[in-house]
Amino acid sequence: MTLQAPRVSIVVPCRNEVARLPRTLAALSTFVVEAAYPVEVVIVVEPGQDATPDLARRAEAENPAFRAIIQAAQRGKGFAVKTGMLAATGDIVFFMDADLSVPLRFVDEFLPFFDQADVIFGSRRHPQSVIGQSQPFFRVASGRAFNLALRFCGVTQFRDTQCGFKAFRANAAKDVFSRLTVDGFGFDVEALAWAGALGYRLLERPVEWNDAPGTKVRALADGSRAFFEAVLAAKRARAENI
Ligand SMILES: Nc1nc2c(ncn2[C@@H]2O[C@H](COP(=O)(O)OP(=O)(O)O)[C@@H](O)[C@H]2O)c(=O)[nH]1
Ligand SMILES: [Mg+2]
Repeated sequence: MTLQAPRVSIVVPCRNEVARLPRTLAALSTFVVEAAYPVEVVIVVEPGQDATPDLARRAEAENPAFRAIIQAAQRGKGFAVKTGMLAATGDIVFFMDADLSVPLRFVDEFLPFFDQADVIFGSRRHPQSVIGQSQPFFRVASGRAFNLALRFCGVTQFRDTQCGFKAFRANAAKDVFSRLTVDGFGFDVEALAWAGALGYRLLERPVEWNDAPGTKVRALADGSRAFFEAVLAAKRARAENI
């Protein structure tokens, strides 16, 4: 790591998160205070059916470390993450899920590895990962099928592109997310493909992961759309830079 402490940004995409976001905002507030480096939290909310935008606005009003970006339209998690990653001002920019499936202490676990990488991402398939509460069987099975199909198509060599905990050096975040085209759940695959195509060093790291109830993902409908979008976008990313 550089001698000077990096400024860290944490982007949290949200939609319909009134049930799960308050605990996460509280954990983030504590994290900001205790961290040995400056932290900025960027909550990106898409319109839904609940008062998540109010929660984000209140967090911004109460804590100078928090920013709320309220999107005008619902385009999907990928677009929300892209918006946050491009708005973030830190030297290292994380994104993570509103349910904190990966505990916040993994920010500290990841940071030293920026010595050897530009993009570091959690992999639930890493042999040292600890899966506490697993996702339901059908979700795990469809996730495995998604990944096998991606690898079969030559779109990725990674065994878990979908873990919602990833970190980028600021320049990699700008280069990758300014090119991102996939608005939905296939965006992680495209982001990793761009990072590889642009010559950034990628590193998979083990994480601790606990499934939180209240998923927003419809495995079949979202998964199949994500698959086709990811395949097309990742192939485009590779073709443009080789
Ligand atoms: N902005 C936005 N965020 C979303 C959307 N769908 C899911 N998310 C967020 O993406 C993250 C992961 O969602 P989650 O339902 O926990 O996914 P799972 O853990 O893979 O089942 C959470 O922070 C959600 O609020 C969406 O359509 N728009
Ligand atoms: Mg989740």
